[in-house]
Amino acid sequence: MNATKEKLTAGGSAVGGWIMTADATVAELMAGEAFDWICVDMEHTAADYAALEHICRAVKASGKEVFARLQGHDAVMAKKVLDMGCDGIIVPCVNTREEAERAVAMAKYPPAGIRGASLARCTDYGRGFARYFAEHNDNVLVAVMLEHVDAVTNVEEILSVEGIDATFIGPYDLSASMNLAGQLDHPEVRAAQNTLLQACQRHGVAPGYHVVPTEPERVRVSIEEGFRFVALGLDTRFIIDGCRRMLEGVPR
Ligand code: 3PY
Ligand code: MG
Repeated sequence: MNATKEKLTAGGSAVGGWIMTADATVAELMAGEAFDWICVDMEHTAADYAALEHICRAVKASGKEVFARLQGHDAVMAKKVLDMGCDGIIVPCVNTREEAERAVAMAKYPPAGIRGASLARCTDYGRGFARYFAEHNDNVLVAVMLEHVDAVTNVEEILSVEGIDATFIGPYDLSASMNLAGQLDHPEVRAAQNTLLQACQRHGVAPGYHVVPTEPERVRVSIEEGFRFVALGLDTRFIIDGCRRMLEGVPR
């Protein structure tokens, strides 16, 4: 059972933690807090498959879902992160219908998709193969990142692809693709996000957003706007914030 996917399918919200440190202890700490899911960022970090496998163990001990943000659109990578024990994939920079179809196909076993079958960790090394295989296509969460102006142009076609459970806006890439890198509150960036949000709502796909700055107010606003698959900050920023808070006012 993928509780995050069930919540999103039922029209609810699920909030996640974001792991940049590639560290299982950090993941274990965060999974013990009130996050619904934890995502390991394999796109912009040094995280490798061995680290991911340990993080899967750490997160699943708390009964939470664990997702991997892939490096790109590589079906081999999707297969491996799911084999390690991830409950879903977050696919970066999906700009076309074809890329969205590929994202779904690489997450699912035949006949729905092209994922290779094995006796990997996800199947309890084969001891649970039959059940895992039978349930996987329904359980796996597929989130496509909408983070480029081309995705705004093509959003209707992207969302018409069957099997997308959630979208996920990357505000840094989206703003960069508009020559407004990092200007998250620029009216044009906000207008693009709104177009994506409304398209998701029309298509019944859970709209997602990465609130990268560790500002609780932004999380509240995003959820009130209608985003339902929301990541809160970054583990690295939590450490920076904690250090700064403790160091503030230290007499020198
Ligand atoms: C972005 O802001 O581009 C992201 O990918 C955040 O996850
Ligand atoms: Mg991005």
